[in-house]
Amino acid sequence: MSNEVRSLGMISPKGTGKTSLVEAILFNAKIIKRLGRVEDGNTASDFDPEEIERRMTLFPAVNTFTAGKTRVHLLDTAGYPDFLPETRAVARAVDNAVMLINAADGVKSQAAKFWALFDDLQMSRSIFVNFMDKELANFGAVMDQLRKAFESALFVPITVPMIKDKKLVGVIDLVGGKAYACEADGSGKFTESDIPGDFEDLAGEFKEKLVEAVAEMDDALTEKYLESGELSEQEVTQGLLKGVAEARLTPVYAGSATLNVGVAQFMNRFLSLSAAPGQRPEITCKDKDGNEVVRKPDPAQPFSAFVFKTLVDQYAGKISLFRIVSGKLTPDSQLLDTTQDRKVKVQQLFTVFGKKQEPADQLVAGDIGAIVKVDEFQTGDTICEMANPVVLPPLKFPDPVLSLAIKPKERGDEDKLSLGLTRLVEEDPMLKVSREEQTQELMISGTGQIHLDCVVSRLKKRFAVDVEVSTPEVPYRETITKKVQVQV
Ligand SMILES: Nc1nc2c(ncn2[C@@H]2O[C@H](COP(=O)(O)OP(=O)(O)O)[C@@H](O)[C@H]2O)c(=O)[nH]1
Ligand SMILES: [Mg+2]
Repeated sequence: MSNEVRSLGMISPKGTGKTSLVEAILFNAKIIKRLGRVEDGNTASDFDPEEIERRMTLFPAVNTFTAGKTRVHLLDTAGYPDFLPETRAVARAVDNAVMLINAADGVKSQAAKFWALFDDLQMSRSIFVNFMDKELANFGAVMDQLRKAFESALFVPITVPMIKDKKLVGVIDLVGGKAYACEADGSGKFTESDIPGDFEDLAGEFKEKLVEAVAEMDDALTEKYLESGELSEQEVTQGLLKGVAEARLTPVYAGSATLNVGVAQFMNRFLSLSAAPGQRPEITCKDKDGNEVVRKPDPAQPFSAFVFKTLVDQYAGKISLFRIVSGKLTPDSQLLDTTQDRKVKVQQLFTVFGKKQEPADQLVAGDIGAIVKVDEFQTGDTICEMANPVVLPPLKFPDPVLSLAIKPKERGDEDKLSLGLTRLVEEDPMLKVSREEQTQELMISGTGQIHLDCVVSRLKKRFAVDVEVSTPEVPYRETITKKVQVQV
């Protein structure tokens, strides 16, 4: 059952098209009826008023849907550096990362930060070379840049663009050896055919790179390739599956998210090639006596999960988004939050789609879901079955780098500010609130200017409190070692 779950996080720098690609995937899967645009503020993933106003993703969004027999957890993340710690938490919750590249810009130095994150978490990963509709886009050049930038990786083209008269007209699927002429109107419509004569050379060149890489995956494939100079479609698929599962090769796809070209072909291959939960490495954690124990992504193991994100919804209350590491979970379960050392009764379980939650009967290892209205849960907490308590490796959130003094513009709004900050701290593990000892100023600390700007703006939008922020009167020590209760 677990093998029918796939999770993927769009994880790359801001502006590479993550939110647009999520939108096109959901549209093609007929989960949403209309292809929203980031510019129009109507995408499935950027639904928070602050995100709509800024036209950028600020918080991770989960979109769970069914594609054929597979339950897909498609997560969008923020690419701006201020929000990287939270993106890292999402990376821990998914089995596959998809890194997007703006083909017109090429591989930028920022990409290295994300790549290092994937390496650190030993993630199975793919590349989507986006913006292929731009005149300056050059797929071959991006492939070369990738190889140069990340020397230890083996990049394998899976779909390549067809460009005619400087226009992106479709993609070629190298594994199946078919061409897909795509309509460039966002509809996602395409026609399958044999590879047209004028694209045969291009396809042949990239197919050779693909087969060469796949032949390295095991001795039998190497031998066959050396003997006959080719591999069958079945052998190629077999080698790709092995390479991706062992995170030894990185499939590369091409297309345009906003024109919805190459997206269906990407998703089609991705679903069959990407790592299933059962292929992820086991996780070493601690039992209640501090001994090391192992949890495998197997539904038959004892239940364990961790909360990777907390949201506070005006109506639904606290929403704890979690990833199941091992075992399974059904509604009405008595559980243990081992981080807080508290028993918790969980009545209902949900899957998440953007801002909506759908009740679920059962979730298994590899699934991503939500529990609502459990006040005890905090981001990073481990949740387990009562009989088998463990603590999973903690999520890391760095110390803040920027602190500002904060006060309400209107006298009398102190309580509103205090309440607002308390709520925002619950949702945002990168935000710290404290009081400066000498001056008694109330301080907010975070990862950067944009992060704290968002805090100020959300206080106004969600809690109707106008605040003034200023540089603290005395230089503030950025390391905050203890939590401070907000009391204004
Ligand atoms: N021309 C073109 N524009 C795109 C493409 N993908 C995204 N965009 C635009 O690039 C901007 C950033 O896209 P967005 O999805 O918000 O990127 P994110 O920050 O990675 O989520 C938006 O204005 C999109 O409309 C693409 O393939 N082609
Ligand atoms: Mg985005």
